Amino acid sequence: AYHDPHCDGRQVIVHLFEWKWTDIAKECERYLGPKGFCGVQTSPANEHAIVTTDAMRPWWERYQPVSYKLVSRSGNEAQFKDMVQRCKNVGVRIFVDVVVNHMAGLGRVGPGSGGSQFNSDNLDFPGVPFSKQNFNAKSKCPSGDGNVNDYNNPANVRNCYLVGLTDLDQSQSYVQDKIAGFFNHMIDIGVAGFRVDAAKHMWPNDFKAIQGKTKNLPEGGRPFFYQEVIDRNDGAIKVNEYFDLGYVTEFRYLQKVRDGANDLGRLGGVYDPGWGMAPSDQAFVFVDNHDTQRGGGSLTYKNGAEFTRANAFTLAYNYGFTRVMSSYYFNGDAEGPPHNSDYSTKDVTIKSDGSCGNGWVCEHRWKPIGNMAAFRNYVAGTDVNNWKYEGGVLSFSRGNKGFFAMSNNDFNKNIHTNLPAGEYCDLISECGTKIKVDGSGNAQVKPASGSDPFVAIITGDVG
Ligand code: ARE
Ligand code: CA
Repeated sequence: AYHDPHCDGRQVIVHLFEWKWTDIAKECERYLGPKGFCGVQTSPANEHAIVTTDAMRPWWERYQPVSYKLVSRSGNEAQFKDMVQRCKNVGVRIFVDVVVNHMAGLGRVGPGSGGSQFNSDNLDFPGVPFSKQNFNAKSKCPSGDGNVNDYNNPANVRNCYLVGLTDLDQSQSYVQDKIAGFFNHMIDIGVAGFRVDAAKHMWPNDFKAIQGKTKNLPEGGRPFFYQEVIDRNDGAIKVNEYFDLGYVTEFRYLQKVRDGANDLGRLGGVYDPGWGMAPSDQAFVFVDNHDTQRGGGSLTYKNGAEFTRANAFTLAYNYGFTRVMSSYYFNGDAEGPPHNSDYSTKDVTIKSDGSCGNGWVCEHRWKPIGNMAAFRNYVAGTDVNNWKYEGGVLSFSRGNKGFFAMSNNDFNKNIHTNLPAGEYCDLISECGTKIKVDGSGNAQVKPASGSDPFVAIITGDVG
């Protein structure tokens, strides 16, 4: 099935993890729109628990919903609306992380971020409202302690409590209506789609019923859904159960690209259908996400050049729909976003060199990452050809529209580009160097700077 992200051919989403709505609006206007990004994945927009016990205001409190009011640590509904509109005006769509498998965890009590009272132990969420009968009964969960603890048993994965999070029963029409109502409210505001948190823990048919109650976008077409289904060939639940519903997160990709980022020859095998990986038109791919960067076996911004190579390659290659992670600096795994003394989130500041301040990493602004969005947009739909790994340099063309090369170190090499003769601006360095392709399609390929050993050229304008 074709799943349309509704961003006019643009190909790359950035996860602005924990950013405030006011900052996302500005980033759309000053960077993402001009650079050709398709959209932003936001942190959960709904009301959530305020956790001051396990850790002080951990980032993960936002995965504990209290109601579907749009009042969160990132801002209120007016700010959310303003963001959606301003981003849309510059061609950037908003994709909201939706947490509808569960409500807040056992032991938590209100009020939440929007002032709604709640009591998880009593399964009481008056802000929706949900009450005891809307949650999966213990009798439906084949687990001694009521928690998910057997990934080989779908009923255990889907009817039990994920790490103590109160598990909703999505087979009920009332529950479906509340969830679809939440989606429809955001669709009315102008969002283009959703990242479905913990989709693996919901029955595909129940989610299908929820989608059936979800409206088309105001401009027409179905909202874009991508489901978080972690399939590492480590349990009974497979990504293909969710293909009908939209894209699926492909966690085997991050493992493949991690292993290839230092051993570039291996990157040719990043899509391994024999390993059960989703086909390109179903696979949602990324080098890391907010979970894996905290000990999930992926590369992260902390890996520097290796991480940059993995991202540039991901955007140059032709597998899947791509998302770039944009983080804040952290040490402890639970640590929330950069904050003021009252724990309100700090603004994202932009320095004169284009990098971010105030504790924000902004990987998406690193040149070999951010400047590749335009490349991916331009070559969309073409094949990967002329794959070559020689003398430590990996290169390939995308049809006769684009050419990409990278290495672990500086390089200077004559390579066949498959492009028509001409002089092309290197996108990575924003035309810091030009690559001259001769009549037979060959060029002397040398990065603008040895510290960024990448070259990317296309035959047209960045658009
Ligand atoms: C927090 C505390 C817990 C506490 C709980 C309830 O850390 O100690 O019991 O609150 O009070 C995030 C955090 C959790 C946090 C939760 C709620 O990561 O630590 O719990 O928010 O605040 C599985 C799921 C997958 C899930 C990962 C983390 O299948 O859906 O675990 N990922 C999403 C989000 C997370 C989020 C949640 C779901 C919950 O991206 O950020 O949790 O909304 C194998 C399996 C996978 C499994 C993986 C890890 O690979 O195949 O299915 O993923 O192991 O267990
Ligand atoms: Ca469930």
